[in-house]
Amino acid sequence: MFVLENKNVLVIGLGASGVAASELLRARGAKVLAVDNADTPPLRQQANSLRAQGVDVRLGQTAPPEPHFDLAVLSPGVPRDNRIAKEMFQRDTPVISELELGWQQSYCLSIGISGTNGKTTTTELVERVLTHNHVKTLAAGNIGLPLCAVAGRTKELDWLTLEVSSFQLETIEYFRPAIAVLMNITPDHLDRYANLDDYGRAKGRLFLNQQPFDWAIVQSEALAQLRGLGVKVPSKIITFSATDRAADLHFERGLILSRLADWSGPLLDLEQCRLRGPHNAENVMAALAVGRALRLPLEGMVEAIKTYPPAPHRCELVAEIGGVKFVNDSKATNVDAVAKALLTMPAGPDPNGPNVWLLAGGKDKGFAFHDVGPLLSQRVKGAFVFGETREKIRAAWSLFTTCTPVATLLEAVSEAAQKAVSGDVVLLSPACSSFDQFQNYQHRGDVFRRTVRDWQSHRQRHRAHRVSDMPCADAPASELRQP
Ligand code: UMA
Repeated sequence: MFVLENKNVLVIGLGASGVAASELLRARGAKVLAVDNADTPPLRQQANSLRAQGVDVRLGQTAPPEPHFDLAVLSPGVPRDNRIAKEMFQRDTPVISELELGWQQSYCLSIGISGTNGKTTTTELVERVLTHNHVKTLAAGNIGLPLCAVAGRTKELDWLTLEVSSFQLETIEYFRPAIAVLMNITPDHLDRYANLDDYGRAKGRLFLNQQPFDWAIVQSEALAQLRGLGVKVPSKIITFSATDRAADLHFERGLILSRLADWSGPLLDLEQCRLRGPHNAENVMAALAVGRALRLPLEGMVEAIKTYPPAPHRCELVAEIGGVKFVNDSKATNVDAVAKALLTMPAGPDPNGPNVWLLAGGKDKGFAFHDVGPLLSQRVKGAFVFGETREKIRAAWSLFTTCTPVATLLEAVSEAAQKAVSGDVVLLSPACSSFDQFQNYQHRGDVFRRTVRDWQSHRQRHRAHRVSDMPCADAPASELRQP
């Protein structure tokens, strides 16, 4: 355990991570200065609460503060080239991520789950599998509950189940998950990384401090990518894949199969689960492999996985109106996640014809967008694009499908609802982060849900009044709430 008593510590960024880090540092006797480059009413409120706990807080701070610091703790959303962070590196002040601090101050072993897509679902599945089998655990990290906020409770746990982002991994030092899970590496966060290789190398740091007796549970395609980047995985490896039949755990005709020497044969029929699609098969495989590393009984794991309800904002069926399914996949913040959602959508009356109206757009993360083009031609009848990236997406997708720019998500729902016929799907799968028009992806998904339900009740009211089905665009503006 690293001693923090009387150490001078600088915390950079005062979101959930910075607040949790400051509180943990104070609880362990450190002298804390917390800074944030913004100065907003919610931050001021947060600052007052921290000041009451003895934390010195400076908002609107962009210049490096003067005193000498023994340690600096970086929030995940603050890049390493932030002016204050850069100065700390130059002064040779140790700079660690909030994840590293929380891990150093925890009292149990960890399972670290990373990857571009599927890490939240897998974290939830692992937490569920362990809990169901009487292993005390708690899900924390990038899932929304900073590790520093729970480090004090880890004496009561057997394992921590941590969702880990590439941002958090950039500034780890000793962080060593005894079981490390890597779901996949596909383009994301290209507004922060120079290219996919840099992003992949940041993900590869998950294995940096692993030992030969630890476990690495890795999608076989991601393992090949890591090897291509020269990233070493020093631990015992279990591979999984929905497409590579040579993987230790693989997916064939709806079955999850194992070829591990002492655990071979069928493990689970995905039809028995509430999760759907090859990407979810990979999430389930990873969770089963974690359970296997812990020698949990297969029967107990399967029971827990079968009853796992798909989480909100991930291919969530919001309503079926006049035979049209409205699906909220707001969590899809990159192009690969959109591809996975399109592959999971039910086919229409013509199994070979496109039946999806795709709603996409948001804040730019540096994607090229055209990778998904061939799939758009097969599955998408038309796309409505909104937000900061709408022109960029239109330029990339117009070759493959009709692509109409609109101002807001609300307008996109309205346009798609008018065009959709029975058997179609209206899918919100934005391929972008939400921060240009919404607080976060949950807020964006909630707005979609509300808009669809408002339209549903509007339609029902008109049917009751024997008025023929009225398209959404004709609804009075007051019928549809603004985001
Ligand atoms: N800030 C600065 N200087 C900067 C940049 C930001 O001071 O140069 C300040 C901002 O003004 C703001 C604060 O830093 O007040 C925000 O810090 P943060 O972005 O680290 O936000 P947190 O609330 O701590 O949330 C973080 C994760 N956010 C990011 O990685 C961007 C959350 O993941 C995570 O749930 C939370 O810690 C708890 O661990 C979100 C996410 O989008 C869900 N993650 C990405 C993803 O999943 O793809 C990586």
